[in-house]
Amino acid sequence: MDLNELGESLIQGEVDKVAELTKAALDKGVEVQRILNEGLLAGMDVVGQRFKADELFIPEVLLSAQAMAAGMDVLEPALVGAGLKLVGKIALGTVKGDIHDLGKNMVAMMLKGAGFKVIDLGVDIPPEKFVEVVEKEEVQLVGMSALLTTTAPAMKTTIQALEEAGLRARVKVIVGGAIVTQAFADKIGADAYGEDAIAAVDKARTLLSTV
Ligand code: B1M
Repeated sequence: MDLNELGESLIQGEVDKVAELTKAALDKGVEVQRILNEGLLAGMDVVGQRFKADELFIPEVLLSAQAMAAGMDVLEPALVGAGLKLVGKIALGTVKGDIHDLGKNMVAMMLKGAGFKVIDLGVDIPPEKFVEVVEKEEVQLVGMSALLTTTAPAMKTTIQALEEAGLRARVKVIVGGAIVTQAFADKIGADAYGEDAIAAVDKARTLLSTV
């Protein structure tokens, strides 16, 4: 089966069609890994390149990300069945006091698309909640999003809470959001900064190799 149509449909952000084509490929007995690599991920690579080149913008990328998530939802049971390992596990949330979630959701979708298991904590997440999840779940990464000047300091408070709980060495921390910069990330002791959702996936992959 030609998986180019699936990749092209993902690039176009056709959420329902991507789910249908993914299911059709599975029904025809195409290997899960091929559907993922030659269909969904191949399409998402093109989206990433076009986004970096300013040929695609946030709304289009969001649609492609949703399409990727729709395809992944169809593939997930088969992926588990095929015994394929997820890339890694991340607890992700928008920090305390902040309810902006579009960027965080986009990061979550891209990470899922890249094979990560994402524990999406939601918005307005206090440091204690991040600590609780790191304690209970075997996450290698903690991801925080903030969009307000007033809530960005909660990222530092969360890192401190992880330190106080003796959990900081167990996880790598990645931060992002419109007001966050590399300099800020360095200052608060985060391990990485993601300028956008695609950079977040790149950085998360790199961090995983150091855990
Ligand atoms: Co708000 N808001 N907002 N808002 N809002 C901003 C952030 C603001 C810059 C607008 C402005 O004044 N120009 C401003 C903040 C100023 C500041 O603090 N410096 C602001 C304000 C002031 C407020 C309120 C205080 C307004 C009020 O009530 N007076 C209030 C605060 C509420 C709260 O959180 N407590 C508020 C409320 C809202 C809405 C609810 C109306 C809505 C949010 C809806 C929602 O998220 N469901 C909203 C929106 C939509 C915006 C703007 C217009 C757009 C934000 C957005 O979704 N962008 C925003 C203006 C702006 O940012 N230009 C603004 C699209 C999104 C895909 O981008 O989230 O940056 P972004 O995510 C990017 C990257 O940053 C990165 O990847 C994403 C994809 O590229 N990224 C990560 C994000 N998280 C990451 C995590 C990572 C890595 C990368 O690793 C884990």
